[in-house]
Amino acid sequence: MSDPKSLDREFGVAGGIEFHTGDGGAVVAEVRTAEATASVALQGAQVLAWAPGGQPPVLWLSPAARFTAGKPLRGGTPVCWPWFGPHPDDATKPAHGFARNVDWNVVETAVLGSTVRIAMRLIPEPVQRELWPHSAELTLTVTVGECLRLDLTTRNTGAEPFTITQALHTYFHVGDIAATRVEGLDGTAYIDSVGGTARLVQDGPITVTGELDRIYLDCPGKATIVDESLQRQIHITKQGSRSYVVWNPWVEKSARLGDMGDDGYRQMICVETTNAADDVVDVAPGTDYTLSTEYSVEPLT
Ligand code: TA6
Repeated sequence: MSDPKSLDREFGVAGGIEFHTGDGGAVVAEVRTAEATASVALQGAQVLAWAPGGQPPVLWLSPAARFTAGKPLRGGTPVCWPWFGPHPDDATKPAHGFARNVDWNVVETAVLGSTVRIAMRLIPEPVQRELWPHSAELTLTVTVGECLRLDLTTRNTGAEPFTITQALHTYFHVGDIAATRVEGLDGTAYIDSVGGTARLVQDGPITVTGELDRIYLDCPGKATIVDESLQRQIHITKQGSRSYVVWNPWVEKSARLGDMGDDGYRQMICVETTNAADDVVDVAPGTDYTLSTEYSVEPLT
């Protein structure tokens, strides 16, 4: 991965995109548009922050998050790839795959009116191919503006088909989890991952009063985070996904994780755009598959 100075020379845009070295040595792109600001770490192509004009941050980054090369960072939009959750049959392999732990290369930047786009690419190296023996190219295109759009494209550059699961594992900032609900999944079947794999059906909006970890199935549509405390709603739309994961670790799991910060669970909820559980993706040789999601914010009326 290049250093910030050479990245600035090749991909910097005056007043729009600037690269610098952040905490712990993380190389970060600072994005500024007429309508929003954002920052993106090249390790994991992870959006760390996004705020449309006049809005408190929309993404949550743990106050206890410390950048360590090769380790996941708690918050923003980690990319889980090429498997979601624990590896299906080898628990020694990293949870949520390896894409979030490695450096991606910037391949394109552009200012398009009041939006800024940055595209980053990961081509698994031999050490990653030991974990996952396939030829692929992974590209994340981040478009920053009044909305935040993420397009994650997997290209099968090999001669054999392969199957992936994946997630845009986004941490959203909320004013108070007790005054937050997720709408749009009423009547949807889900797998309750807390203490098992029971299959249940969502009744009404999702509220959080304890550890919650669920994979919602057959739900390609929109979801909305309603935040009574900040008096706003965050709309989530998507393409190429038939599942959502909703997660809050609450007290005990937060303590076990160790990087959630004091009461951090009170200010976050993950609503993840996924291909998870039954929603797997087969990618034939020479073809692409794109998982996309878009976030927009609206005041509560
Ligand atoms: O997306 C929910 C989940 O799979 C939970 O089970 C929880 O483990 C969370 O991801 C965080 O995983 P991480 O590996 O980042 O600690």
